[in-house]
Amino acid sequence: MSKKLVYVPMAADIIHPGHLNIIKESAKLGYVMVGLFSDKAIASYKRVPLMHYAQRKLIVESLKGVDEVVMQDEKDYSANLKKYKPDFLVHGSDWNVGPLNEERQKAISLMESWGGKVVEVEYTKGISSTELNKNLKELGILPQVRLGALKRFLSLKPIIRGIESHSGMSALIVEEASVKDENGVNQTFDFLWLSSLTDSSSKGKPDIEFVDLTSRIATVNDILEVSTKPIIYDGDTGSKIPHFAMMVKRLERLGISAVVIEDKIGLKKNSLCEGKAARHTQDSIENFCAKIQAGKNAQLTNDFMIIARIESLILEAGMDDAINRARSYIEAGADGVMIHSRKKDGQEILKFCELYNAFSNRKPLMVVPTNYPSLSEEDLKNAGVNIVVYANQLLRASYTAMKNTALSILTHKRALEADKHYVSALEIINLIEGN
Ligand code: SPV
Ligand code: MG
Repeated sequence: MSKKLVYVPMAADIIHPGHLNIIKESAKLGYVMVGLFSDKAIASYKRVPLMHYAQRKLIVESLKGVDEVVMQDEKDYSANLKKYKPDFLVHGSDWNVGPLNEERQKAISLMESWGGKVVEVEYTKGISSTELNKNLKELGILPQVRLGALKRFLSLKPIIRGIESHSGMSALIVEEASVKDENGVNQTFDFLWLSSLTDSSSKGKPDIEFVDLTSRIATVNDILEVSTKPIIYDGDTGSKIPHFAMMVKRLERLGISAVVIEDKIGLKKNSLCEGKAARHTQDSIENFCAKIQAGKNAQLTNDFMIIARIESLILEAGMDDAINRARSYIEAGADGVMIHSRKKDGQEILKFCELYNAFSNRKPLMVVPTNYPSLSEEDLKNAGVNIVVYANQLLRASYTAMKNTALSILTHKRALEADKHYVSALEIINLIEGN
């Protein structure tokens, strides 16, 4: 090749004039090879891309000035730089702040080692893909796209995190919640958990399957209208087998990604109950497998997931029973397994993970660390957990805040003292679009 080789790494999920400017500048230097980040590479430092790799590739290949597109499968540029040894590496100047800074340092010294040059094209001001992404979100999300998002996230990340939502307001908070971690990587929640405990509790009802499907779906609808995140629905016991098949159809039609059903029968009680209230009856393996199969036969898409929740540790039926059930439920067609524990140290969960990881037909594993919050996401990921759910924290936090406020107003016979602990009425008004 007589022309100089110019390597241009990019995610190109939302193409904007900033990208075109970089390509234009690169083309002046030689043969433009775009190192297009794979979906996994993007998910590792910002968010799951809106478009799949193949779609992004198609677009970038058609851009004027691009000669070739190759895949960059990690956010670290080293592998491709070593492979192609380009004469130039061209990047937007904004990579020296944020999550790519470390990779930038590495890339610069690597390029130096064969006399290559790093060119930083000035970042196009006034354009940000984060801002464009926000506008896109406001267009809403189609049911099929939302439904498929959970499986997609699971295929791109070793562990995904979700949190409960029981109202439009709590879903809005989760939708907007985002922090930058110590590496500059944006941390957000991947999905919402439609908890039976928090949905029932926020209606002042016990968590015993009394709040019926119609009412639960009303909560789901409030959430769907203000959120773009995929949803995992807590289906309790799934009710009777024919009822479960109909529940699956209804959830799928709305764009819910997954349902979790637990292997209990009779009057369902919350798994964290203690003492007398903790007497629940576990379903037979045979009946529960038939329920899973009925659900799988009812679903219309390939993307909807049925996650089988095992209550053996809650009911003290033993680890062998838990593992035995996991095996049977997967054989019956479950797309994932949730293992639950009431113990405070998380040890039995870690033990379960160890045994479960040896399965050859292992499916995604979900846990709810309410009673063992000291285990971090890193600990859980290392143990092999794929889905972590913060199942009730937002409702518990709002209960404490509301109760303290009520007591403060009663104590002081005015709201002044309580006022400093919450947002102004104007902030709440401005938070909701349309006010
Ligand atoms: C829920 O959030 O409703 C759950 C999890 O089912 S737990 O409350 O821990 O049983
Ligand atoms: Mg529940």
